[in-house]
Amino acid sequence: MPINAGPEYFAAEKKYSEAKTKKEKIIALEEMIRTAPKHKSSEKLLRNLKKRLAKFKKELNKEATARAKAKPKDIIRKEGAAQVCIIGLTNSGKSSLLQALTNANVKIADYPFTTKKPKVGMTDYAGVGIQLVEIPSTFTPDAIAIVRTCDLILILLDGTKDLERQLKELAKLLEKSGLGSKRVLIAANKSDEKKSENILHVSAKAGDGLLRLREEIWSRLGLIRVYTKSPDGLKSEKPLTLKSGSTVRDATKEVHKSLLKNFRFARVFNKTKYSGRKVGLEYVLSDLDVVEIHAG
Ligand SMILES: Nc1nc2c(ncn2[C@@H]2O[C@H](COP(=O)(O)OP(=O)(O)OP(=O)(O)O)[C@@H](O)[C@H]2O)c(=O)[nH]1
Ligand SMILES: [Mg+2]
Repeated sequence: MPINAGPEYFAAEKKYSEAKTKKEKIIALEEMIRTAPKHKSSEKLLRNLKKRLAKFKKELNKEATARAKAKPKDIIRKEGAAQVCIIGLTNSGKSSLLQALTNANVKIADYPFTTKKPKVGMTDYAGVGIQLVEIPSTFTPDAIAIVRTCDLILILLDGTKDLERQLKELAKLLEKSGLGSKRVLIAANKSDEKKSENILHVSAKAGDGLLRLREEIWSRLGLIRVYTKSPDGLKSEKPLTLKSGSTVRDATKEVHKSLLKNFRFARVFNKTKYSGRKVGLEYVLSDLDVVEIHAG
């Protein structure tokens, strides 16, 4: 106990001994330091108090950093066969398009930066799920990280505004983030107000051009849907999703590895005049082909 300490000091000391949290202890310690007698005989005491205070502050800081690290970021788990990120300047209609194409329920408004966090929706392409993500136009590092790993970027321009200027700005942003070589599809929205020439145009609001847009998205993804069928059975309900250029071998392997060992031939059904003909393992498949595998 310090010599000549006043009642303020003792009150602070009591507060300190009763403190339950680090924050309370820090406040009490600061008060003890402030009210402790400042003469030679209490130098050691002051040193000790300051040391204790520094220790508590350091611990509190550490805890806060750990909490911040544990907080979930804007991470979006990839789902379906592919992920498409919608980017554009604010108010171009990204949320409206996401809503028109998917099951997402998003806020749409005419003021800028309505969407602050990435928003997700799923859409179905003949049994194949494609995930669409609206990237907020604030382009935070977390959101850019999603764009980095997506399979296609859909650049959505506001068709009622200067297209060149928007494209330039977005290209600059992608370039700066090292995303200049990613696959993109460009579309101009709000065709109900203004139709732009020489560009894929849509209206998220009126629903114009959405079918075409979906087809363009699908064709840019470089994927094919292949149905399988057993010789006596019906075609599979859900297609396999394969990379373009995949062969009967790839499809057979997907169905079951053991089928490959006993493979004899396959028949491929489609809309061409060759539909139903016998093919081998190296036959290159097309989108929506139906493959009947003969094995054993
Ligand atoms: N005329 C017309 N207006 C549209 C269309 N699509 C969106 N809008 C309007 O444009 C405004 C912005 O739409 P949002 O879908 O919120 O745009 P956003 O790009 O998500 O905007 P932020 O999230 O704020 O960056 C709203 O007032 C919409 O009603 C369209 O096809 N035609
Ligand atoms: Mg939005």
